[in-house]
Amino acid sequence: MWPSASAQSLTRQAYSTFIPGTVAQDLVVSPKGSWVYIVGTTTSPGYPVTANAFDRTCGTDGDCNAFQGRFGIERRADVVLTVLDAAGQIQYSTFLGGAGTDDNPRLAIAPNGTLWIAGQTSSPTFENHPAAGCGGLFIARFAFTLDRIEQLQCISGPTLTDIALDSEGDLWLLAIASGPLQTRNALQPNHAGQLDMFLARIVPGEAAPRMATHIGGSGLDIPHALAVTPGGSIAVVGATNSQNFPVVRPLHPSLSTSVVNGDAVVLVLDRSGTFLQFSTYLGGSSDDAANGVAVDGAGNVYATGQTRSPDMLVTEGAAAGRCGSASGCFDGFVTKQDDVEIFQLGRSFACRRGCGDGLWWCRGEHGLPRHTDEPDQGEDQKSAGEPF
Ligand SMILES: [Ca+2]
Ligand SMILES: [Ca+2]
Repeated sequence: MWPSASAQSLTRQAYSTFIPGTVAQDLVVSPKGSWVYIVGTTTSPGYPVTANAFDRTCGTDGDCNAFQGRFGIERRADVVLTVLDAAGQIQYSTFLGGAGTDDNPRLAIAPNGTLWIAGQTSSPTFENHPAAGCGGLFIARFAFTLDRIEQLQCISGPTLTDIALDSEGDLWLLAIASGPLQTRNALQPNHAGQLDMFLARIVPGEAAPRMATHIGGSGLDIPHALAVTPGGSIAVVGATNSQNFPVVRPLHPSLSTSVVNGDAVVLVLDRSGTFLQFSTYLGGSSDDAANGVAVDGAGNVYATGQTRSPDMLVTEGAAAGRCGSASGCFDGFVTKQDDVEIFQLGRSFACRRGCGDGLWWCRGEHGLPRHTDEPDQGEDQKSAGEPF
C-alpha cells in the first residue's frame, strides 16, 4: 500500500537545486557518498562554469558554434559536467566538447574516484585531442582532480546506449551499430545486418579497445542496458527481431513472434567479452523488449522491460500471472535468471557458480569437476577520496 498523503514524511530533502541552462542526463555519487557528479548537455554560452573548469568555453568559439539555422540562430551542444558537494553547492562545472554537437553523455566512477564520461560527438576535434574527431563515441577518463583528461579516445560509428565499470576498472560500452564497425578480439567480428548491438571494453592506458564486437543477427538487434557481475561477467539486455540472434543455453531458442514485432533478449558474456555464457530470447507472440538490467552479489541477472504478449511465460506463483486485461496486454515484466555464468578459463576449464553455495565449479578438459575459489579476484582498491 502507498503511504497516504497525510502521513508524516519520514525523509528530509537534504537539498534541491537548479542547474541552469542544462539538460541533465546522468549522475554518479563519489565512493564516499558525499559528492555528486552530473552530466548533461547545453547550448547556453553563458552556462555557469567555475573558475577551476577544465574548459570554460562552449564549443570552440565561446558561443557554442552558433549558425544560421532554419528557424534562426541555432547552437551546437556541448557536454557539461557539474559537481556538487555534500551541501548541494556547485564546486565544479565545465564544458566538454568541440565545434560540433557533443551530447548523450553517461558517467561512471571507479572505487578509487576515477571518473569516466562517454558520449556522442560530431566535433572535428574533441577538446583538441588528436585522437578524437571520430564522428561517434567519445570516451574520456578524468584525473581525480578534474583538471585534465588522462585518456581520451573515440570509436567511429556507434550510438551509445549505456556504460558500466568492472571490478578491474575497465569501462564497458554498449552501443548501436548501424553498419560494419571496427572490431577486435571479437565474439562476432562482422556486422550481421540492419542494426546490431556493439560492445567494447576500454582499458585504462590502452589507446584502442581491448575488445570490440558486434552482437546480433540479420534483423534489428537493439541494446538497451548492461551491468557487470561481481565475477566480471557482462550482462546485456535489449530487443531483437532477428531470427538468427546468437543463443546459448536459451530459455527460448527462437524468436517467439513475427519479425514485425520483436522479443526481449538477455545475454551474459564472460569478462573477456569473447565467450557467450548465456543468451536467450524472452517474450511471446507480440512485441517485447528488455530495457534495464541489474545483477546481485551472486551473479544473478535481473531484467525488466515491457511486453504486449499475453502468452509470455511466467513462473509458477508469479506475483502477477496475467498480462493486462480483456482489452489487451501491455505490461512491464521482470525476470531473474540464475546460474548464468559459465567461465572459460584458458582452454582447459569451464566454470560456473554453484547453486546456493557461492563457490565456483569448474570442469576440466577431462570432464573432472573441480571446486575452486572465485576464478578471479580483483585487486585491492585504492583508498577512495574526494576530488577537491
Ligand atoms: Ca559542441
Ligand atoms: Ca542485426
